[in-house]
Amino acid sequence: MSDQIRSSILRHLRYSLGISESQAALADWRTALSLALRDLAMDPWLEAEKRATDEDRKRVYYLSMEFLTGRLIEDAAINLGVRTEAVVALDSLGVSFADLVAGEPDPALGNGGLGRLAACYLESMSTLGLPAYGYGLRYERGLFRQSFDEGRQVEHPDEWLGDGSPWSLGKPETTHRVSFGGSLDGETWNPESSIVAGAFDTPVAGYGGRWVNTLRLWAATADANLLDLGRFNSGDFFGAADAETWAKTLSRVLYPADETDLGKRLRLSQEYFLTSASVQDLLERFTSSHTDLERLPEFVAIQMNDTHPAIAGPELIRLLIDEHGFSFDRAADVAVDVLGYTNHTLLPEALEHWSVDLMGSLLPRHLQIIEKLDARIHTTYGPAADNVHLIDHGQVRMGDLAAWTSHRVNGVSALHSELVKTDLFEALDELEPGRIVNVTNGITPRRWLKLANPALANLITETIGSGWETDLDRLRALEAHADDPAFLDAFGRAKHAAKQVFLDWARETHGIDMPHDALYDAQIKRIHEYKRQLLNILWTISRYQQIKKDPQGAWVPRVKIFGGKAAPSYAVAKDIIRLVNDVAEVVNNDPETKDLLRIVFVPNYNVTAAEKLIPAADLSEQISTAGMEASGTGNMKFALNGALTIGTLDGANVEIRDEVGPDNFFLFGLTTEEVAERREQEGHARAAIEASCVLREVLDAIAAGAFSPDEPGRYAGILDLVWNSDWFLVASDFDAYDSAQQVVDQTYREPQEWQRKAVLNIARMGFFSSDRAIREYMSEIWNVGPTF
Ligand code: B1N
Repeated sequence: MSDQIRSSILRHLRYSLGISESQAALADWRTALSLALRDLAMDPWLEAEKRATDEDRKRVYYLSMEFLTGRLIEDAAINLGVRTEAVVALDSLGVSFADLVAGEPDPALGNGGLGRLAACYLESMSTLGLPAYGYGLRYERGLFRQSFDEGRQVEHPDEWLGDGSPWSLGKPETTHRVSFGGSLDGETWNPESSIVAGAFDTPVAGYGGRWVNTLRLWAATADANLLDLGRFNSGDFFGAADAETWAKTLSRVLYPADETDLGKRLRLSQEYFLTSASVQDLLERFTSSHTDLERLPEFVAIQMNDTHPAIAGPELIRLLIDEHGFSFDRAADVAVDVLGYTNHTLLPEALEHWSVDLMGSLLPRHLQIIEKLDARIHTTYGPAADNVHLIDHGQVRMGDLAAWTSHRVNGVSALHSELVKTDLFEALDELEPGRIVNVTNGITPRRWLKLANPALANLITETIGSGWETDLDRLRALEAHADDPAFLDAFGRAKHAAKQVFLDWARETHGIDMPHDALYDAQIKRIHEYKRQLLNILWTISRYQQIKKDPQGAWVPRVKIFGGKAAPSYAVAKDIIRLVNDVAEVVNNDPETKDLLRIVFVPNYNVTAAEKLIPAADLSEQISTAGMEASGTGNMKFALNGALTIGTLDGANVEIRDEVGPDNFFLFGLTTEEVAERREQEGHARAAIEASCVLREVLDAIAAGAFSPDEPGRYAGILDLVWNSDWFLVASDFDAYDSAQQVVDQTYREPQEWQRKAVLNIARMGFFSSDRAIREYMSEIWNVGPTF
């Protein structure tokens, strides 16, 4: 096989790229290898499509504004079963696989967990042999690249595409026209303009290479009709291109904010562009082999990843009525049977709504359909639905729209799904019991263990054999080794090796150095007040102060690792980043503490950074205010790689703790109910600070400018929040967090005890495989069976 790959690489280098071996640069070898791997995916890819069609299989369409795939080469090589062969083939050509992969762009077509979840799910659908398409947008620019300037976040454009990606196959014959604006004549829509969506397909190979699904990303294409030739010929060259410029803007940039309501015309246009192109595409596929659209729900399931594609309901209804002659009621029934909606957050600021004026001007026909859907709910349920409003105070509410046009609504962890029932869609849960269900998130063990952590993956395979890659419950067999000193030693060596990989990467990529022999304590995720990076850095300051008071004390050396981006417009989050960097500057340069405490803020956190960092971590920080983190998935990745969690009872932490056992999890903090009560107490922040000498001292040091001597008032804003409002209960949870951190230290002082707990964590993580999650979607939501 390695010979075959070798000749394929050489053939592509010469005949696809037109470059001779002696002139090839690393980037050329990278493209040639990508093309060679793509060739290997091609037969199973075409075969999967053919089989799904021949066998008339039900297909799943996963609509998402974000797909955070990470690098593609190594993942493809592993899933196609040729990683070793690819390494050998390149070696024989004098090229290092590692170097080649190290320069591969990481397509950042997502903000965080929601986008990464979509990528894990597509990979699992392929591994399970489920016919599926991921539909998204081909942003020219993904999430910004982050650097720091004097501690402040600086955003740079992300040019992931370069001259094109070998993994992205343009399908010029697959286009759909998406219309906007105009007016209504009764129920007839006369749009004002339209934009053409063109398909770009990426193969998503399942593990074992038996099934390959498609990630289809839409790009706004140049459309000859858009250039105003009249204006061009009269000399107005720029004005002539206005419409074309607007069209291309649609797939130009990913919105860099997560969990905030953007309320921008461009954002709604992007969402409709994705949704309309995708729904047209899947209907075209269906009608090419079926005549009876009433039967759509037998053959098609559409999953809406959050509310971003929530216009799918009205769009499907519109197409069924306006193009296929359905009555409104039949169209609505079919749509509900086809659609599912996953809710990813309860944060009120993240629940999208659009003004009736905007919706009416951009999508007048859809607004009309939404009004009819609203009326239908009230005629169906009568006064019991009095509190349900798809349109309220002049706003179209996309969460309610998505929920009421879906046959299943799901939350992403057990706790979150209960809150979806009680706090978000109470009436729906009462009127249609059973419609709101839970599917706890999962992660793919292929990328997050086999690819990211070869040392641990190899140890696992040597110990319990292979098979865990597609049946993660098999990890349970490791429990039998949790008391075996030889195995624990080997686990220690694997962790050591992973730390070395991370150290080398951090040095080479970012010029960061840190001690090897220390407790690696990591919090990596978007910067958000509810995720409470602030709690973490305040505690870190307290640790610094304690060491200063007792420099000879028996401190466990720690490296506090932070990673994450703040939305460019989120001022508080940006202040928190700056505070972490300012504190790092002081602590890391203090000779008395620098061997005992180090703070590392890894810039530009992304999927690639996560793959390096997670295997190296000993401690995973999952410290959100209870009730606010819908699930988390980083928490699963850490535990699967043998980090212990310090965390609150929030999101999937609850289930992780249940699975790994309370003794193997450092729990602290208020519960969801206690959070609600505490927020009601007048002056809770001040009271908590005054009860905690440790916290008080930390806040005083910040206020005195200990970390910003050139500008002592720099953090007045943050301090004011903590002292006077503290919605996220940083002060209330501080002492409990501090106590839990003391237990962490005590445990870490007993290496075998720590390792035993870490191994038990790994052994009990089977539940969190995305294969399990996808199987639940298949049986509870999509009503489909697997291929194999
Ligand atoms: O989705 C993840 C969860 O594990 C996280 O807990 C949750 O915070 C995350 C608007 C979002 N919720 N909402 C978003 C992303 C982009 C955007 O424009 C909201 N992301 C989450 C996977 O379930």
